[in-house]
Amino acid sequence: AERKIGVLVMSYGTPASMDDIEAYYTHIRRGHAPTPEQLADLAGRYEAIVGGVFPLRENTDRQVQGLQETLNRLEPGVFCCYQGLKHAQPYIEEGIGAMASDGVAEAVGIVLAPHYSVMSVGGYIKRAKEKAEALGIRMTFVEEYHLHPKLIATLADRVAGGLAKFGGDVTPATVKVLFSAHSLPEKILGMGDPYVSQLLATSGAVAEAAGTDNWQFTWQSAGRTREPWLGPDILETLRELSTQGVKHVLSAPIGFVSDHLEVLYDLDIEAKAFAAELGIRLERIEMLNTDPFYMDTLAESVMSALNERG
Ligand code: FEC
Repeated sequence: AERKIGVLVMSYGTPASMDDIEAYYTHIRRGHAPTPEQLADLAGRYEAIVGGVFPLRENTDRQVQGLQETLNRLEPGVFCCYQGLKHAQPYIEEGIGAMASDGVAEAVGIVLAPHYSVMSVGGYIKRAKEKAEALGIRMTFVEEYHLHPKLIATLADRVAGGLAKFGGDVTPATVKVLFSAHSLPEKILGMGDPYVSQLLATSGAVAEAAGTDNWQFTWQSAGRTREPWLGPDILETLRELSTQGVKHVLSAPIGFVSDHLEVLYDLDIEAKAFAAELGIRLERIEMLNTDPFYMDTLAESVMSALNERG
């Protein structure tokens, strides 16, 4: 039988259970265990999420399955998807190991995050490359897909749907659309990193397609370390907007593609409560999860990466 092309689908990873939070957090911190206070804080945030404690795991499973089905439809029998997570099992290296045991000789890697930074997607790719080389798998990577036309179209749809949530007495043009993504340490600015410009490009394209020019970009979920992180943070931005008299805000976390802690806690609980204190009504766009246009974006990006390699 013809050997299949492996597709390593990479995502952040989430704890397997409440007991696993410490190991997960220690992995994120590159082997440094969190203090008891830090651990309790993170556990409290997971406990506060409504509708399932670790939704990212199921969402990632469904996204991998959705991509497999989309690839099967576009090129029947050619591709086989494997999962590789950054901070939880199956780790990126384990995903590559599974491909190798299945006899896969050629593979493509893609991350479930549309924008490239050397500190985000670059980290996934580095680990995958090293393991693939060690196991003799020829591998190519999708580095970003932040302006894929179907990604922009479906995000624009979600922004339009989000604006409609405010109801008849609120004209869409008076709603401030707040695009956001995970903050990173400020030092990426001195490294010629494309993260910031890609995020602004997605935001501008989505706003234009949704027909609004009342938008701005802000950061969220910055790490709690001593080094400076990219700002302003969404809480600061909300405060600033309230001083300008803004009453309606639509949160559009375009740096994320799934319902998980950074959306369900940082935005839906923390930012929403803060906005309410300021007299602002904060709504959020629906996340992509297994949106068919998002699945097409992934599948088409995988296929063009292969074609570009030839
Ligand atoms: O739902 C879940 O269980 C996981 C949600 C989750 C996603 C996510 C995505 C990104 N992160 C990125 C960068 C960093 C950097 C640090 C960092 C720390 C954490 C912590 C948790 C966490 N992240 Fe995350 N991230 C998620 C969860 N992240 C929990 C640790 C506690 C905390 O600070 O809140 C700082 C590491 C350090 O200390 O050195 C940097 C980036 C993304 C978006 C791209 C991607 O998905 O890979 C960038 C989802």
